[in-house]
Amino acid sequence: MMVGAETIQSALRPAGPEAARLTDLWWIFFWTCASFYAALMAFFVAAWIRGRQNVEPDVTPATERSHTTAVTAALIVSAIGLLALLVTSVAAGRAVGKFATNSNQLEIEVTGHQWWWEVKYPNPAAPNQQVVTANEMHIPINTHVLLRLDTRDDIHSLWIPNLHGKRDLIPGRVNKIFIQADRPGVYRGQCAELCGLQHAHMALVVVAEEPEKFAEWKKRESLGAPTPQTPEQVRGQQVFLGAPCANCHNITGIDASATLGPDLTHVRSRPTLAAGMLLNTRGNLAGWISNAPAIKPGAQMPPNQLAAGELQDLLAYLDTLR
Ligand code: HEC
Ligand SMILES: [Cu+2]
Repeated sequence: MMVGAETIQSALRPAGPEAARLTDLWWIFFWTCASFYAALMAFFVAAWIRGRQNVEPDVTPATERSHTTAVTAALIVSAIGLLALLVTSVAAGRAVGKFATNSNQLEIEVTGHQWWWEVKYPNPAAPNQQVVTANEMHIPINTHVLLRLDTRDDIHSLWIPNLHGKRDLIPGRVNKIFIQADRPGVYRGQCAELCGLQHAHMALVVVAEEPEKFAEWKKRESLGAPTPQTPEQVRGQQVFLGAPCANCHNITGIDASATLGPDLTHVRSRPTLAAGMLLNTRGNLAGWISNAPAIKPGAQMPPNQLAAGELQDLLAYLDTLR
């Protein structure tokens, strides 16, 4: 699903130095394999034409020797070709890792969950202002960003093709990659390692923007939830606190600090719900809250039996979380 016309997801349109290196590698592989394939097909066609001429091959020691030479030459050329690909591939892998030696200016923690992404901007100086969001990552352009990857459950793999290759999220360890976006854009990523029933619905977007816009976004996200104003919103907050929502979700500023599900403090500011499955509209939100597993079978959020009025109040309250 696309989050907007401008969202792109393509390993062939690199938006940063790491991805550019991997795109070069891709083209080297493509042209090498394509020329081998073309050469092979040319030999096949030549052999086929000769076969149709129905000439009985005369096997003399001389032709046999020349066949042996041809096969040996083909073997050597193939071995050199494969070795060259191996060397370029290892070199590209190392080069992508080397970008890490530059000083990184921003650190983000990405945690894989079945089946969504937790994205955290740690703030050791002011832990209560740390930003936590889900299935959405904002980064400033032309900035070196360190991603620390870990997982809460299964093995996942983060793949944002316009910015980097795949990197696994392994239980019990933290993998690191560096990304940098050279130009603003919305780059779609997804899990690239089969991690259970809803693996295919585990997407995220990376919003690369001008540093000032990024700073604004981060400032807004670091604030707690506003106090509900209208009677409807006040009732909605009570519905939230009375239903099991707070057992699994955090809303900074009220008595809800669980981390089993996505942080909802700014849920309505995100482009999608349920890891890229649904556009973040009021209708989709209502459907999701009423019966999440009906939309995303296996989703680890139970259905909620709310009275119609309660649901409307809850939606009015959630609308304030921007
Ligand atoms: C047992 C834990 C649990 C309970 C209880 C629960 N949720 Fe969730 N919720 C989750 C999980 C896990 C997800 C992520 C599911 C996914 O995307 O696969 C989620 C996702 C969501 C999302 C989408 C967030 C996003 O950014 O994608 C919203 C909104 C939400 N829950 C609201 C609620 C509300 C409102 C309630 C109470 C009526 C509630 N949840 C109760 C676990 C729970
Ligand atoms: Cu997966």
